[in-house]
Amino acid sequence: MRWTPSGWQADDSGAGWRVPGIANLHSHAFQRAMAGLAERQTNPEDSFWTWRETMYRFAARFDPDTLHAVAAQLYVEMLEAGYTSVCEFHYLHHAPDGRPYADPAAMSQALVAAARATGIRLTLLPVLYMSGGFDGRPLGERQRRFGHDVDGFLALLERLRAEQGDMLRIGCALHSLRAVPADPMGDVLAALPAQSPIHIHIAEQLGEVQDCLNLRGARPVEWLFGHAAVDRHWTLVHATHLNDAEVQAIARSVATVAICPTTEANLGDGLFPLRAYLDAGGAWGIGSDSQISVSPVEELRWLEYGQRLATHHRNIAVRPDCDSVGETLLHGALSSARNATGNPAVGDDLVTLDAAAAQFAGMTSHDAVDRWIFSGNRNLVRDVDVAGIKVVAGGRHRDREAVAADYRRAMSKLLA
Ligand code: NGQ
Ligand code: ZN
Repeated sequence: MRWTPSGWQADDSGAGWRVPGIANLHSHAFQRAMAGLAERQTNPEDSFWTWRETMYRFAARFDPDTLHAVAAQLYVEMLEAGYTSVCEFHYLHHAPDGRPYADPAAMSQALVAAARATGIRLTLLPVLYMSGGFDGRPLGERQRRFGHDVDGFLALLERLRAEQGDMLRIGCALHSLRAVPADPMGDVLAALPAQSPIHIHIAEQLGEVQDCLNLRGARPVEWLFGHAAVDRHWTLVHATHLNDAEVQAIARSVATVAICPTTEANLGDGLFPLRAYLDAGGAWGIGSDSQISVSPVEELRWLEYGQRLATHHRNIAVRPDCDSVGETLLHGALSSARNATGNPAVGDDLVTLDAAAAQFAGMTSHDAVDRWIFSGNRNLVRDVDVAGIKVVAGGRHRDREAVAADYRRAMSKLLA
């Protein structure tokens, strides 16, 4: 791949048409097991909040073994789709009754082991989750397995940090302003190492913006900027509902917004103000979040299509120096990867596209990226090399069958 004045271009290196590996900035691995299982209407008023009840019921069934099997399947799918690193926003910490496992890091270790086995780079973001709403109410019965006090949470981070390397970074996540009261937020932020990535869900639903206004006297992003030194180490997940001052504040801070277009569509969140944010020079990347799609192509495509549907225009995500939508999108997703993952090595990975595919007939460097992102539904990823190791060849992960067999066993347990 190479950077030209007009953006990232795929480039025929002799070994094939290559683009850099994509960073997946937001994943809840366990939700892979419920993809497609929350699509029946339970109530004409179905919403994000009713989906969340289904998700909690599902979350209650996991143990470290089933989490490992589901995460491994998911990471194989991510690698085959061209994601070479993943930020895992992990809050399924304890046993279903809320008691820590004998090893309090058992669920974190299941994710670390799944990433190691499959060869994807992992930024593990253990999540601080303390309250059931902006009013500080205690965790509900189904949220108990997510909870920590500040000391227990910092001990978990410390213990996991001992294992860091090029393939594993440990960051920190605050579940949301709903789930983290102001004082513990300050205590945890003050205790983090200077370079730690910090991720937070924010302003995803209008109800959440309204509750924040009512109980904290400010909109969520506005409140966060008033109470934390948000900088390039921060990733704001979703940030769907922003006013212009908030768009400008995020862009100025150089924080990354993790946009998750397919999940945001699936959950009825709303549309991120992409054009205004690009005009402000804001940094952003993509996430597969609830795993109803595991494809950087689909995330990038729908990021653009959402804007087209809302504005009745075409070719919206472009820059003054790049008129290709695909190249602008690819460039955006790549530029934030180091800050958001906290891993300086993420830019080194390579995805080789299948130049023999019919969608690429007559391809040149001028149109390769747009063809990849905007033509057809076949996965055009052929080979994937992470940290110099070929983990996908001819479109197949080296352990695809064995991992899928484990996943089927885990699914029969989870669905029993
Ligand atoms: C999550 N997912 O933590 O999995 C959330 C839902 C919540 C998304 N926001 C739960 N997409 O926000 O309370
Ligand atoms: Zn999320």
